[in-house]
Amino acid sequence: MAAKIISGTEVAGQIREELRKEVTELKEKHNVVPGLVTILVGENPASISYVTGKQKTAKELGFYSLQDNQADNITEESLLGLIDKYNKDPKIHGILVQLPLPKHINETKVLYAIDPKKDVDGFHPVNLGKLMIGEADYLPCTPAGVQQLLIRSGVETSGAEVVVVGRSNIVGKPVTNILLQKQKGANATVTICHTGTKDMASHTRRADILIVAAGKPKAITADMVKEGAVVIDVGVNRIGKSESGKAILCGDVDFEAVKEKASAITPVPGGVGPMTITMLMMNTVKSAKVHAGLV
Ligand code: L34
Repeated sequence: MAAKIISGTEVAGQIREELRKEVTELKEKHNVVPGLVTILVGENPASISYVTGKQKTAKELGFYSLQDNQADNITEESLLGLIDKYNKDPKIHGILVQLPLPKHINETKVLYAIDPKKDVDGFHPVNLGKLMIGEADYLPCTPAGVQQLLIRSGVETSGAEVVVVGRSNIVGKPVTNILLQKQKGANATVTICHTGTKDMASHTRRADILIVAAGKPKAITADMVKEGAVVIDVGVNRIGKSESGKAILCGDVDFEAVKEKASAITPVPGGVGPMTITMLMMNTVKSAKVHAGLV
C-alpha cells in the first residue's frame, strides 16, 4: 500500500495560523512586535530562495523584519560588527546568518558572536549545550520542524527505533538530541549513521522512523527501508533547471520507490523545508516574549 504523504506545507500552515494569532495579541495587549533580521552573504541561489521564504513568512505574520544582504567579499570583521549592531538593537529579537558562509569567514566565530538570547537558529554553542541537557531555549529550526511534523502527524516516537542518516551540526546531531530526551514527542532509541558507518542498510532497515539528512540525492533506496516505516526526508538537492529556469528539487530519498514501502513519507519540496521556516518564526515569537519579560 502506498504511504501517506506527510505535508510539511500543511502542518506549517497550521502552526503559522497559531502564530499569527499570537503576534496579533502581542501587538494589541503588550505593544510588542517580534523583530527578525536575516543576514545573507553572497548570492548562493539556494540561500537566496530560503532567505526570501523566511522574509516573506515573517512579513505575513506581522513581524518587524529586515533583510541584510552583504557582498561575498565582506570581511569577517565587518560581519562580526554587523552582528554586534543587531545584538544591541532593541527592535531585533532574532538574528539569523544564513549558512553556508564564504570560505574566508570562520563560521564558528560568527555563530559565537550572536547573542544566545537572539539566536533563533539555535546554533550558538550555549544553546546547543542546553539542548544536550534538555534545557534548550531555542531548538535548531530543521530538527525542531522534524519533531513537530512527527507529533502533528500522530507518529509515536516513544520507544521507537529512530535512525538518523547524517551527523551535521545543524540537522543530524541536534535531531538526535531532541528525539532522545525523556519528553513528550521524543523518548526514542536513536542511532546515527554517517559516512564512516560500515553497513548503512543494516541500520536503516531497523528503523521505525528514518530521518535522512545525507546531502546526497536518492541516497536512500527502497531496499534500505523497512516495510511500514515513517520516512522523513530532510535533503533538498538542486538537480537541474526546468525550461522556465526554476530549480528542480529532489530529496535524499528515492521517493517514488520508497513511498510504496513506507507507511508515511515527507515529499521534497513541501516537506521539511516549510517547517524549517515556520520553526524560525516560532523561535522569534518566543524571543520577543522573553525580551518583553512575558515568559
Ligand atoms: N543559519 N542556515 C541557517 N539557518 C538555517 O535554518 C538554514 N537552513 C539550511 C541551510 N542553511 C541555513 C535553511 O534555512 C536549510 N534551510 C532551508 C530552508 C527552507 C527550505 C529548505 C531549506 C525550503 O523552504 N524548502 C522548500 C523549497 C524551497 C525552494 O524552492 O528553494 C521546500 O519545500 O522544501
